[in-house]
Amino acid sequence: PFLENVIHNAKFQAGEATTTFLEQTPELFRFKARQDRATRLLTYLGDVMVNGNPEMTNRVAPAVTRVAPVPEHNAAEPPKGTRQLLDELGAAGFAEWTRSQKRLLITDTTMRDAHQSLMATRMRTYDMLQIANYYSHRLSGLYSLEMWGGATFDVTMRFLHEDPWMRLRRLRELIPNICFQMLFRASNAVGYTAYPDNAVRRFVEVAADEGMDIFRIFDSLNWLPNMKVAMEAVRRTPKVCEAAICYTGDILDPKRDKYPLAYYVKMAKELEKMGAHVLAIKDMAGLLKPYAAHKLVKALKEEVGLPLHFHTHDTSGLNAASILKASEAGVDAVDAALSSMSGSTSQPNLNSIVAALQHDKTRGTGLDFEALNRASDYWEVVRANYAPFDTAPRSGTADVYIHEMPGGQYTNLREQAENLGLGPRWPEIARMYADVNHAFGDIVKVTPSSKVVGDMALFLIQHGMTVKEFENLGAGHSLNIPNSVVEMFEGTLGEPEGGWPKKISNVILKGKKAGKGRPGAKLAPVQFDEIRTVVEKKTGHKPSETDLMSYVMYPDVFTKFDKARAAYGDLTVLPSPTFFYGMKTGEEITVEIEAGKALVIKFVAVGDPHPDGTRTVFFELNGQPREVTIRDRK
Ligand code: BTN
Ligand code: 3PY
Ligand code: ZN
Repeated sequence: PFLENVIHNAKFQAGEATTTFLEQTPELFRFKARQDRATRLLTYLGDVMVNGNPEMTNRVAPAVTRVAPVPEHNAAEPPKGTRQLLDELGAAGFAEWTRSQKRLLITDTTMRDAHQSLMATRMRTYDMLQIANYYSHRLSGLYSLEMWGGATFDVTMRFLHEDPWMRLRRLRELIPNICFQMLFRASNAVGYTAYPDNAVRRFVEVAADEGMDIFRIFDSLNWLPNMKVAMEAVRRTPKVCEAAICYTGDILDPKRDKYPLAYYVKMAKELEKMGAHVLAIKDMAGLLKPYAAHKLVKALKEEVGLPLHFHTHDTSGLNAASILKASEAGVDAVDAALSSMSGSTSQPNLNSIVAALQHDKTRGTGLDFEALNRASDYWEVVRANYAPFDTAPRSGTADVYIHEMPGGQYTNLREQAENLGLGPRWPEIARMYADVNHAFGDIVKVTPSSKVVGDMALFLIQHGMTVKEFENLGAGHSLNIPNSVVEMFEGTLGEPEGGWPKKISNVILKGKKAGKGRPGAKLAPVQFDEIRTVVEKKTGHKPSETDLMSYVMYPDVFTKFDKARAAYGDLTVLPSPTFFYGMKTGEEITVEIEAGKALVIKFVAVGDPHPDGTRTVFFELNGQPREVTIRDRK
């Protein structure tokens, strides 16, 4: 196959191949897949029919699923949007433009935080691509689309067998006009612990090259030294550096004085000095009450010269009011999710906010209300197809003011609890989460620090122990405390405001001393060239730059994903009900494997087991009988 590639290479044919030809022509090493795409898809489907999608273990498929109604397609070039503005004005000019708009600018989080918060991050690329063209034409007035980062990066590979970079690239092709926004966990990048500085930098560069426009950077302990590397990396690209202050506590409560207004104003001023183009209030748990939102936004607008972008969650049921009060106080942009993907642990309702401001001469958004509602109709059906994952509370809950759990963590922690058989004890887990937070010194809780609090809460529940009992163990115990907890107290996530409480730290570290200083500074730089070779050995192919980055973030998850990709090909072409629940006997689906190239797949039957533990699965492919042999793992 290598020689075949050489012979067919245009440069080679033109006689232009010099001594550097091999190094400069990586495509020579990309060999035609051994199996064609149809066979690989059938292999996946056969596996789901025989063994089920492992994601469906202990879950019940919905009785009916529907094809989501894709609104009209428009083949013309979409209107110009913020993406073109950013290109024309540059990041600083774009920030200035943001600040000078009278209308309230709106980010749609449906494709990232909304599904992370409602259904454990499981939304597949397929469902996003179907409606992408509509967004580019009818919703081109959005400030940005948050569609990447946070937990989506690992969940795509881990549970969906998808390449997160492919999602970014495909959406970019279909939506060339609206700024794309991602959530970036500063020194923790898109992971759950600190990465070496050069890995953080490279991630930002590659993401910017692949089409990311706005990087929202936050640190899980609001610890500024952790944010510097990522912020500087974005500043070196032509993209927007949006630095976030994470909001916790209650600035209206005089007794809760660890995080008063002055704490946030001070942090905001620091972020301005550190080079932020835009400032974000990241209210990850939805704790910023309406009147507090007004107070905070007013103060930040007075004290800081940056445009202000407000992110919140509607867990309490009250946070659309926070958005409107923030708007009154002069916030420049806000995050919201389309109606059917909004509310509860997700963002407040975008469509309703648009309606609320519709006849307002200053803050009216100018967005197309009708188009927003059509898009919401689409997402409503998509969402219903994910019912087994959709575990968010059905209505607002004021408990959030007690447990302070981030919206983006809620359904994911619930999944973790469910997997440990602790599902029925959820209310207890939520209370324990609050107790752990207080024992940890009332910290900022957002990924990864929130995950550590969650891990500790699950651990205590499993051991039937209260926080007090745990604290009284002293250093001489033999409990196996979760790694994430030990590491956080060792200092791998940095330092919280006020430091770690001595008593519990002593138990967790068994008397050892915590490390000081910035975690990223202590990690050896990633040797990209060496790792490239390692990845090639492990996967049997040369990694692309984005594959390499995925490996650096998640070595094991990526390696497993790559195996699945080799066996099944690009699974993003499958409709989501098929992907999760398989097919019914006689069911026929049409799968577009590339523009204009469709496969018609009909599921016929699963055969009896063979002596070697395999089964034959029978399909019809474009009318012709086709079979695949699948190992029965049950
Ligand atoms: C959070 O927990 O704060 C965000 C969501 C995290 C979900 C992912 S799935 C893989 C990893 N393992 C976990 O238990 N949670 C994270
Ligand atoms: C994430 O980091 O995934 C979050 O959504 C934090 O709020
Ligand atoms: Zn969020």
